[in-house]
Amino acid sequence: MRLDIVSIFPEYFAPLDVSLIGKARERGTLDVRVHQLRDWAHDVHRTVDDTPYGGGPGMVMKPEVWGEAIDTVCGTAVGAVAGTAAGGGSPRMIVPTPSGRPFSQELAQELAEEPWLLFACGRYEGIDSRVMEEYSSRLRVDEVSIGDYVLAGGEVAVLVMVEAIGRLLPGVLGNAQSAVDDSFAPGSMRNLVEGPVYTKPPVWRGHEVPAVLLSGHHGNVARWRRDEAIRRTVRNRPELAAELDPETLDKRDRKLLEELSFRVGQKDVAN
Ligand code: JF8
Repeated sequence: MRLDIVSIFPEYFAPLDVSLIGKARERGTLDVRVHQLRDWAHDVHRTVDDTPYGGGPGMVMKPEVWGEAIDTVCGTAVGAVAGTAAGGGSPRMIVPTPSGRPFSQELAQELAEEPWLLFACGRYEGIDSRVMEEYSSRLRVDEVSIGDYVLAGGEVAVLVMVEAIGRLLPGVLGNAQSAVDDSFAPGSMRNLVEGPVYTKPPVWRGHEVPAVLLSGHHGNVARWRRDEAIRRTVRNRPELAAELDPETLDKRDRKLLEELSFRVGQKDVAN
């Protein structure tokens, strides 16, 4: 997969040199190219922002600079030789913004199947909207939000998305199974978060590992883990627990939810 990132703070992406993503880059599974947006500004101050039309606080990123940056990265700039861009095609463009569609495991999976992604990191009050309008007729453009809180720019959101996407690429995770059975992975555990995990020693500062995990009884271990996942989902994510499909719940699940006085399929009011 090729990944282009355009930002006024390329240094933000130093973490992509290490760990899973760093290894994937060394192996050639991932081709990450980080670009300085200011390289496409023409004035002596390398200006990338201007005052917003209609008034209001802050500054807006200028469309001309973004246009030249994206054209160059896509290989469609004036003077570029046709068919020179790697892969021959064009990237899918992702623009982080708090007003975007929610980033999710499902979207991460979809993006992990693309050959080429281009991330455009805004700052200030964001990028002039005509940039997204212009490229929407040439590329698939998605404005995406990583959550309901306000960041100072798109860089951290891109790090989050690249990590979520990168670990799904074939051969990036050591254990291929780890990517499929996580919380939020599609399948029967979709509406359950994971329960607690333990390793050695069996007693640490007086805290014991639950005996069932040391019992060697795989059936009891699986049941206990499911109980803990249900307890945690009810406690921490009642809106997910409310979405549990009664068809996927067994007798024991229903008994536990009853004990927790949680009603499935009903929005959490009294829980
Ligand atoms: C930004 C550019 C974001 N979930 C999120 N919260 N805030 C952002 C975000 C993204 C880009 C810019 N400010 C200026 C905030 C995402 N994605």
